[in-house]
Amino acid sequence: MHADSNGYSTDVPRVHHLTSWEAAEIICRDQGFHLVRIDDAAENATVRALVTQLAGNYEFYIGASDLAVEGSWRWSDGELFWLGGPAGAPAPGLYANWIAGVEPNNFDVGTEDVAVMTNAGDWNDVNPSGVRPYVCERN
Ligand SMILES: [Ca+2]
Ligand SMILES: [Ca+2]
Repeated sequence: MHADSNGYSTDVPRVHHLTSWEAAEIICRDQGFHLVRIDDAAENATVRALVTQLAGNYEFYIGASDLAVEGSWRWSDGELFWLGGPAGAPAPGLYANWIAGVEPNNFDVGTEDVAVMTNAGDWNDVNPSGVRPYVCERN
């Protein structure tokens, strides 16, 4: 897997390849990466621009999930960064960019347990079985 100077996967097949959230995370981990963790607004913009440049204006998986405990959003490295639904709050000092006041709404009969970055750059929780592009980040 190729990475740019910021450590993000830049292989065109990675950002074009469509798979489920968990399969994407396994693919990243097998190569010493993980699904991308977004730590601030600058990184959010950088990763959004990278995908738009390489693949187009698609939504894509990032490394956030509440698969373990509903409403406890963790990065794929295990760190808790958000508690609650749309009216929840970030963990102290940590970044989140959910669609304001709307997400994460755990819609779709409560199956929305992983996050995508939308084509506008904000985040939505979605069903993890959907096939989408993804970005890995080097460990
Ligand atoms: Ca959920
Ligand atoms: Ca949602």
